Amino acid sequence: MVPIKSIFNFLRIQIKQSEDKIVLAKKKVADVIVESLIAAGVKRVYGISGDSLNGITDSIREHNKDISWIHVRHEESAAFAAGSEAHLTGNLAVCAGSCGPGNTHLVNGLYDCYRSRVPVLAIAAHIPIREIGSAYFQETHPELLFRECSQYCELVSHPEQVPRVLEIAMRTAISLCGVAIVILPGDVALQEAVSSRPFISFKQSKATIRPSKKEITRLAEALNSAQKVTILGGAGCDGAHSELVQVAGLLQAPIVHAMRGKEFIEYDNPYDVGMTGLLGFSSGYHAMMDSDLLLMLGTDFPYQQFYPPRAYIIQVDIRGEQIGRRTKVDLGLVGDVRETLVAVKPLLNRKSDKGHLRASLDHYKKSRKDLDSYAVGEPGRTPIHPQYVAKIINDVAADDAIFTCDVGTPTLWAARYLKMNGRRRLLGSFSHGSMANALPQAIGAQQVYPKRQVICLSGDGGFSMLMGDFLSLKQLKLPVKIIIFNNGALSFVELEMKAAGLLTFGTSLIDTDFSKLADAAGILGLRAEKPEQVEQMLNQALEHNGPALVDVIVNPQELLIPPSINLEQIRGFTLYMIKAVLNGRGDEIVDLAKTNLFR
Ligand SMILES: Cc1cc2nc3c(=O)[nH]c(=O)nc-3n(C[C@H](O)[C@H](O)[C@H](O)COP(=O)(O)OP(=O)(O)OC[C@H]3O[C@@H](n4cnc5c(N)ncnc54)[C@H](O)[C@@H]3O)c2cc1C
Ligand SMILES: Cc1ncc(C[n+]2csc(CCOP(=O)(O)OP(=O)(O)O)c2C)c(N)n1
Ligand SMILES: [Mg+2]
Repeated sequence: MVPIKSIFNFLRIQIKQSEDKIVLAKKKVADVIVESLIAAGVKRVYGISGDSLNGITDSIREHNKDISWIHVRHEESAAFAAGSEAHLTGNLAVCAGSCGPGNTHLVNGLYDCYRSRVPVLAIAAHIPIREIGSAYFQETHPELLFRECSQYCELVSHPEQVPRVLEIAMRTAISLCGVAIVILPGDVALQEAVSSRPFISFKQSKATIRPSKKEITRLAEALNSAQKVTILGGAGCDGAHSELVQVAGLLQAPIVHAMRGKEFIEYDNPYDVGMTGLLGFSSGYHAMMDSDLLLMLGTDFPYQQFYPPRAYIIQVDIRGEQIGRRTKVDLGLVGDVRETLVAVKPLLNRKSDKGHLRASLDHYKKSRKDLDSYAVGEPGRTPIHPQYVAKIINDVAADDAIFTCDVGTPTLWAARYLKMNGRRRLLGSFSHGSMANALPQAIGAQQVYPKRQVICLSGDGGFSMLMGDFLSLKQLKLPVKIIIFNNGALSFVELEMKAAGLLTFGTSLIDTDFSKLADAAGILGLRAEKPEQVEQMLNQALEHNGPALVDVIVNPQELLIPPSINLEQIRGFTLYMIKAVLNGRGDEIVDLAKTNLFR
């Protein structure tokens, strides 16, 4: 006999479930998605609307008190902007694209997010579910398309999959610091929701990861017995500044920072000796090459030729799979940088020999002085040196400014002349290396921090590549300040060609007055052609209550001067000079010499 109470309970559950269904009958799948995003703390979605996205955009419109639709002009910008938001806040950021071309446009920006390891969710709308596989209008295969640039990519083919798939996607993006894609056919988005209400409660657990006790002891022994220790720190040192400085002090170790670690390491750091790599300082290069033990902390610095060939190398990384893929590693430890340093510090003996540190710091002082000597602007003396522009930007920018820099020479100038202080931030496309990143990253930054100065260092090539989103600054009322290093060329590539002994080809850009373009867009536009205009115009732009663009005509003939020029490069330059003379382009060499030798 079934007790009467159980029958009642059973009936009650049935009634409750049907009530839920009645409530849900008024909801679309898109509503459940949007409400789940809101429940997870998402404040905005960057994208461009389209038929297949109608369900999502319509639901965002209905929920616009809690979540905003950030209408950009290119889906690539949407992805870059979401990546920028995720980088700056550490929280999940979201972008969306309509089916077919809306998806393919997302790819490059998402690739950047994927390579930079920032938590981003993309809602990739898809063609109607019944049309899949028929070469339908705008049909692509998003699972294939996004496979290489995402950690999670799933098709929602039935309403019941939502919000579970969405929750898995969000958790994957957050816990792996990566990209998750939810592929949503437009018709499914508009179907009635049938699964339970949005249930996402989004507290992400954070584990403490540190090497075992035995490994920490080995680490301490190795560090104590080495004579000349150098630390190479990267983005994984975020949050470990004081431990890093303390350990460097005990070890009398110079600290070289990799580009993505610049914002977390360089400031208030008496041991910092700059960067290494092609854009680096000779002091960073030599501090690594002269060490007998290199301690890599949270870095994936990619250029093999800049690692010391003979030093004992220890690498600490939170991801085991990152260890040993750039250089041979003698001791690889899986752990969080801060946790590892806290654990090893009590086991370290204070080194008394300061020779290596002192030599590296002296070298750094000299490199810094040399670099600063290029950053000059004498009134009336043109062309304007880009180094000078970067230095002035650094001088006039706020203490908590957020900088974005384009791939190309703006990355170089940012690396060498922008000073970080623990509050300033610096974003670029450092791992993926895509042009045109700076403007959309500035859009994302200014969305999250409407009151902070957001300064975008653009190349003329990079700016024009996603120029449509310049108009977004006006439309979205974002007071971003754009500084264009207008050198009339794809200058970085020209330098690469010259170093390889090639004649420059396919790199020139027609002279464009970007300030007039700004005028036409209703944005403050200024054009600096002489050094004496630079500071005044930058200040004017920064003080302007709204977006502004400063087009600075800079010298295209600046040499990068890498910290170590190898024989091949010297040969390359010589070859280029011979070829240039033979081709009647000797005047270019004279310009190059004038700029770099006879300042
Ligand atoms: C045109 C151009 C030129 C460039 N030239 C240079 C150059 O000359 N010099 C240079 O340095 N860079 C240069 N870069 C950038 C370069 O490509 C790399 O992106 C950069 O060096 C990587 O910096 P990173 O190691 O700090 O960051 P990432 O590559 O992001 O590596 C960070 C590492 O830290 C790990 N990690 C994250 N969190 C933690 C944690 N809490 N604890 C432990 N580990 C953690 C990650 O797993 C990862 O392995 C250039 C880029 C461009 C576009
Ligand atoms: C999308 C993309 N295309 C091509 C490249 C190769 N590339 C790297 S830097 C660069 C030139 C950038 O020119 P510009 O923005 O004018 O900056 P400059 O170096 O002239 O200051 C090019 C073409 C790239 N990195 N990304
Ligand atoms: Mg250029």
